[in-house]
Amino acid sequence: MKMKTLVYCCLLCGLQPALLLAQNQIETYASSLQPGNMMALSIEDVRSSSHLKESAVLDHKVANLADGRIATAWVEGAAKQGIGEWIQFRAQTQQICMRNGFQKSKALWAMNSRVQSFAISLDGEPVGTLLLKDNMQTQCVDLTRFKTLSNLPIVKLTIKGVYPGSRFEDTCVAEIWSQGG
Ligand SMILES: [Ca+2]
Repeated sequence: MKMKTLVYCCLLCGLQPALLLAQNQIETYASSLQPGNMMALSIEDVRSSSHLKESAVLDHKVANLADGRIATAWVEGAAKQGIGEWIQFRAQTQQICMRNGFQKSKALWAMNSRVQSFAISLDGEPVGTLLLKDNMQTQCVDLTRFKTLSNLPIVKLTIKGVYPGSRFEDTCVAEIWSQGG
């Protein structure tokens, strides 16, 4: 298989290309840096492959991804750590930001699994892998790192790898939003 070295170096993080990826796939890190004077805009048409419902009150539904509250999270509802489970939404700008893990408290964040990497597709086209850091800070990525965009895309993020929780296998994402000015 022909390999192309379309691996992006994250300029903001000073990271070096680490892997050669097949099929023009791009691997990039989300950056913890937030640009100034940017507004948070809600993502739209949010859906998921599954979610965890512990009870009527503790329903970790996909709407929790876009409710503006860091304390609530989408939690995948599949067996084990939810590899292959996905979330999908329409971005409002070309930059998306997120908070990884269950962020109601530092203890709960550590107990539950966090996303280590997402396979990312834009408007149905697989374009690469988004690598996340294992922290409670805001992480952002410019979608044009993966593909030139002529419109605001439908973004699909499929769990590819996780940072295991110390007690629970459930993988969580607290919030995702678009950032723009
Ligand atoms: Ca939330």
